[in-house]
Amino acid sequence: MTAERAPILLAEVRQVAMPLLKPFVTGFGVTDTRHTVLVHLRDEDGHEGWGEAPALDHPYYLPDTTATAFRIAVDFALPVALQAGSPEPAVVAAAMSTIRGNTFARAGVEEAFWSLQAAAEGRSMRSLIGGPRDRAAVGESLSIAETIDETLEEVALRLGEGYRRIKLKIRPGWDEVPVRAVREAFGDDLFLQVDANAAYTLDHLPELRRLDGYGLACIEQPLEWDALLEHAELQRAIETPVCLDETLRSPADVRRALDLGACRNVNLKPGRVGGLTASMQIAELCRARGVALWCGGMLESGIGRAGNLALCSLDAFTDPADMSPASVLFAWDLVDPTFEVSPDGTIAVPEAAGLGFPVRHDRIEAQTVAHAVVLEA
Ligand code: OSB
Ligand code: MG
Repeated sequence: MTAERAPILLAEVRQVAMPLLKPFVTGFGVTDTRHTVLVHLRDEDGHEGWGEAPALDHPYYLPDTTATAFRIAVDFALPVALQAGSPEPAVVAAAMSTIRGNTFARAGVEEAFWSLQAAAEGRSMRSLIGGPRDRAAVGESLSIAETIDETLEEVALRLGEGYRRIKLKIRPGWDEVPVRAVREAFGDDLFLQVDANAAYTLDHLPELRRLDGYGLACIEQPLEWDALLEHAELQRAIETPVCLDETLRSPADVRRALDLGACRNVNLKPGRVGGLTASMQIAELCRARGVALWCGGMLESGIGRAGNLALCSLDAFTDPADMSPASVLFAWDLVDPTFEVSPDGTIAVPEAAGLGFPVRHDRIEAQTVAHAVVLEA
């Protein structure tokens, strides 16, 4: 569609603080408040665009942090996007590709342009992305618990709620024991996988090999965040499919990883790969090569999850997404009503125009800890 678009009159970036219901524990630490970055656009017709740059508030997952995502969005990504010459998301994404790395900031800006376009055209983001599915299958990503009993309780709870897959966070010393306990309690048919968040090295080969006997769908990011060749070496030495998360930050990264045999399973997070345009390219690559693909999560608010859900409408996704709803993670969401998981373990892809969920401006205002206006006309 090339209809004349109303000019953008407001472009701003906010850092907001969202308290988690309980701390999220992984191999790289504990998070009890989710600090995230929002990008907000408004055009002359009053249409709104919202995007989320869901970097973490520390540099232990990837180099990007909440603070750097905020800064890059304000100083570079949003100004470059506003001068791209067109508000079309693909044009905006191409303009921002001059920015090296800083994928979360670019993704947040790009999502705001996607949702603004959807609002301006009175269409859903799903219809812009063009996926055939109207529901996304979901699993749960469990944070590291204190005890095995707590882990088993949470797995039972989520399976009872319909979640179709369980992902356990592991680290050296907390790997085979919880995996064995979950297999013994829930059987071999449970769709089970693990995520190490880069907590191992090739010196841990014996520990990683021991997981081969448990029929895991994949082991996610066992080795260092940038260890492409090492993951290829590991994949040759173990049977469980290696899944990459941290290592894959662009479509080219995914192509290289598949060519090298560094993974057989791909975790696709729009924030981590620089946006929905790059995500669509990765989905197409994985579909063409028959690679297992699923949508990961960054504990986004409903604003970021809206883009992830629209992406999940593509039929390239073979496995359930990490998409725990706000009711599991937060005291409240930044969108209201937000989404929930149905008893069949799926989430409806929003059909409403624009972002797809009503945004709670009042909560965003109340929770804002940093704010910068990039354009006010
Ligand atoms: O490694 O997949 C990860 C959350 C924050 C940072 C990294 C990861 C995660 C998750 C959360 O596993 C999944 C979700 O968003 O529901
Ligand atoms: Mg991960």
